Amino acid sequence: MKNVLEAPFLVEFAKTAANMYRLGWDERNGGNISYLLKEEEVKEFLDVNHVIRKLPLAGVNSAAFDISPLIGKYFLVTGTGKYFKNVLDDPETNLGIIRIAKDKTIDLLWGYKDGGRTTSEFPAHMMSHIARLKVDPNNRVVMHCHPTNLLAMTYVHELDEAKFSHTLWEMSTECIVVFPEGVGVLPWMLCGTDEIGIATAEKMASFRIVLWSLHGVYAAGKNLDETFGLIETVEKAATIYNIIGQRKVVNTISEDAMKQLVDLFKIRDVVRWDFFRNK
Ligand code: 2HA
Ligand code: ZN
Repeated sequence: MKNVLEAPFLVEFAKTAANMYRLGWDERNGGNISYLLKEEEVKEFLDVNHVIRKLPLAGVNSAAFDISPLIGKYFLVTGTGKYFKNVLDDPETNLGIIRIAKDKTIDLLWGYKDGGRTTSEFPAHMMSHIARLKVDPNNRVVMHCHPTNLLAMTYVHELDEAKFSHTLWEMSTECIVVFPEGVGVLPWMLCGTDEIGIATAEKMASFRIVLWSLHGVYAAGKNLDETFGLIETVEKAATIYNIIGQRKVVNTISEDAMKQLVDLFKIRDVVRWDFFRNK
């Protein structure tokens, strides 16, 4: 059996967490990531019949959330209370490789070495995976973090989805190309609950980026790079928005320019035309 610490999925995951920390998106124990792994991938590194510990589906109200679609699926997940700062140096304490068991508990196959368990946001992650897999069978990553500028923007910008997305599109030419569907926006809600998980998953049916106002962001994607890149692009746009601040805007990316980009990148079918002012 190969050494799981050298598994490409684990190395990339730990490096991504380190990068997120470096960018200031994951202070203290802020943020969490879950990565859907393929069974063949896991089997190269672990005996999948060897469950080292059983974990409860903590915090999940089974009436509100049915995890059945994910039974038998494997995930690499950050641990509750763990710091992104420490993931790269000690993956085995800060991360876990788990499988959703038939009895709707969690089989721990590796990690959480100090007796830990899955992130407190596990319900929101799993509900988001279910929602994204329905619209994109290749979705594998759900990522939550607290990017500074995006958070700041949710204090001063109207929390209307169309207006928020439009403002972000105006902040850099790439934006409409990277997230033509815009961003979903949730009001402040209590984190760690089934309610915020359900609300996030509902948004995930049409968005890969969902803002948790005054808290952070959820993003989903086919791989770690794509998901990280989505957050990076949104955070860059929010940074420009904040740098502009109260100064008078004398130039902007017009809707005509946005339409040219939509045509150039052939994204007419995915762009949210209803978020345009002149439809
Ligand atoms: O786990 O970010 O939303 C820390 C968080 C909770
Ligand atoms: Zn958070």
